[in-house]
Amino acid sequence: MKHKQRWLKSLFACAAWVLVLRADAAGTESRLWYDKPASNWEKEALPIGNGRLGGMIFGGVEREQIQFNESSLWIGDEKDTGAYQAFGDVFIDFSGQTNLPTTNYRRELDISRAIHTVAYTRGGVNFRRQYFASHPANVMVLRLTANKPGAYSGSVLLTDMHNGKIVADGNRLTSSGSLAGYKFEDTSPTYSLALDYEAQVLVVHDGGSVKAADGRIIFAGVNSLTIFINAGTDYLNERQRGWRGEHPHAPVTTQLNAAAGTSFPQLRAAHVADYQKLFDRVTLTLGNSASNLPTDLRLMNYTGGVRESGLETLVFQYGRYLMISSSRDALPANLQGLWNNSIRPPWRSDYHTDVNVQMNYWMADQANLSECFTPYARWLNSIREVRKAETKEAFKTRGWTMHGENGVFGGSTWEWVESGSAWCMQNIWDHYAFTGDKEFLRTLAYPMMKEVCEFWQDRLKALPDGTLVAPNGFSPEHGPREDGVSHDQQLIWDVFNNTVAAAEALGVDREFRSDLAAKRDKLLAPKIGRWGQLQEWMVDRDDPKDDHRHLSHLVAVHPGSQITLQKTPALAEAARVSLNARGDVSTGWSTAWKINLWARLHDGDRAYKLIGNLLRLVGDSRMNYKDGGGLYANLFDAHPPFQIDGNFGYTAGVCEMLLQSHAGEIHLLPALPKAWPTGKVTGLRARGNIEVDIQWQDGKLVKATLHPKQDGLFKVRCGDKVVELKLKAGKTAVFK
Ligand code: FUC
Repeated sequence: MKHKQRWLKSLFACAAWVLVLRADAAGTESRLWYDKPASNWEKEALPIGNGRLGGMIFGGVEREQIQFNESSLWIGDEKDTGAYQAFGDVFIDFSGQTNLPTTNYRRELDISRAIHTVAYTRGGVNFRRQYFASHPANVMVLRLTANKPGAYSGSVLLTDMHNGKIVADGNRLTSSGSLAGYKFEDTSPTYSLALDYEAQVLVVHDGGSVKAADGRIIFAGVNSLTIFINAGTDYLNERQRGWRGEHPHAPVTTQLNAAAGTSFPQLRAAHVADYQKLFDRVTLTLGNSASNLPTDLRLMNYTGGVRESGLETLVFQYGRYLMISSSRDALPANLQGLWNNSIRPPWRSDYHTDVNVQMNYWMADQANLSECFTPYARWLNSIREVRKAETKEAFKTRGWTMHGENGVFGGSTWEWVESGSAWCMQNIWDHYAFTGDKEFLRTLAYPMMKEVCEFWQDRLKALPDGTLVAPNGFSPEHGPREDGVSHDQQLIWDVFNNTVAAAEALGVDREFRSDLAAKRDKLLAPKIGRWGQLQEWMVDRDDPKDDHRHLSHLVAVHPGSQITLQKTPALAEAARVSLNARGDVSTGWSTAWKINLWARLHDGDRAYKLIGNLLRLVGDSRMNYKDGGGLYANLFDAHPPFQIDGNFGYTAGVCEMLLQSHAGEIHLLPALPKAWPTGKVTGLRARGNIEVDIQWQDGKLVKATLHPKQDGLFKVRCGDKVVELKLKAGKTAVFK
């Protein structure tokens, strides 16, 4: 009997242990956590954001640092890109907590709720902080609690990267000023525009006392603190109004006061509900491996060969988290999304249009975050008139194009990358293809696409045999400038082809449409070169040893659709030869692009190999254009330095491995690697406004469930099997 009892007891203990493990493991796909504070902004601090306001949190015990941003804090003007600017920092110093040992330290970012927490024990007190950036309340909220009353004493400090005026008054800190006089480089011209800005911190306490002194807010013996942060500028994305709107003082104050008048549980509930409305649309399970180790160790083990699918899922969802946090209804995600701690950030933290901003938005619709695309479309729309004026001056054409670097006032610098605007239009068309949003097509997309086509109608040059080429083009970022560069040719084909389809969908511009179709068919087509490669230039000069990070001549494979395995197998094979020659080691974004490209070539195992190269812990943040790609401990993509396109590009790549829809059919599991024999994904989007859930086992499809949002005729492919389904909006169909 006694023996039996002991046996039962240990069985229960064992079951409980398994339960604990499972519960923990269940969270590891949605949690980044660390057992010490961050000491480095770029590699360790953790990001929060509401699409407009962003914070990087260090989680220090004696001193907390929240470096913050607001997406419109830009220098520059219509002539010059300028640069995205860091706003400032909020420091919280905890006096009375010095020189005590800290135990149970944990800082964590829960991406299933978009809440960052810091917890630790000091001097017998359990301290807990929760942070989030609320989209509905439009402010950042920090909540500091402890399990003993009066445990908090210290001060709150606000700093300003632009030496504005700082005022401490009552329980509020304000910084305000103007960006006049700031330049990206000492040699930059003085900008003709200068935004005004303001940031505020409001400290609400329970128990003890709070007062302003010495430019800080001093708190003593308080039970809990709720700190609200808000910031803004007078930027307006309207050229007609000189890019300036109302001074930020009133909106910043109103939003802060409203938040401070709402209870913390209410604010948090509204934030979580708003966030989950987007985040919960897609779930992904790849096998069952998951580790409970701190994320940095987890990534280190992965780098060492423990290819744990839980981490692959976490990084996939992290891309979605970063998109929701950096691109809602303000400006689009820039090179660093929303997070930047410098007034002279790498590459201006701008909108690069020779791959980077386009890559940012590949995943938005696929990963079911269509709302996050809107800022990108609006930004493009806002800069059109400025772009048209400069394009006319430089090229004597209608329409518009851009240089490689772009800001928020239409200013554009560095090399002309003439096909950059056509590349942006591909995102624009795809957004329509995924959402079926006719209003978007009619009012925003089509007018822009048409203008970009006009640029090329005027700019294309006929060779003696009538073949049309883009003159004096450029394959980013190497090789000579010359006619008929493949990158240009493919993107012109793409924008002509999509604009024809757009005009047809809208039933407009019959003549224009047929001119475009005729010109599209006369464009110099992709060519196969002497070593079987897809030629990067009209002249067969590709060097098989060229391992340049840019894959510009492969845009027709991805994100384009001019070359597909089904329609153009010989060109697809040539693309494979070229991609092989470029190698597997590169920068972060280049590695991410290769994942997408191998997926389009239906080589899941090779795509998976590239995932191994991207999910590689790197510590170096010095600029490296060759072979430094990977992830930092905070899972930010390392170009290096930090550049967010690799995060977004990875998420897009995983989508492409599981579902494709660019070739006129919904292709289930087109590039499933052996490493993911069993899994399930729900809520991915395909073109035609349809959501798709897929479940597979032992490398084979078990079931796909289609949720059409509009009526349509859909071809569905799995392996060699293709079925045609006529589906009705709202009526689910199951495919086995
Ligand atoms: C392009 C790339 C670089 C870098 C920069 C921001 O110029 O060639 O690698 O990503 O953008």
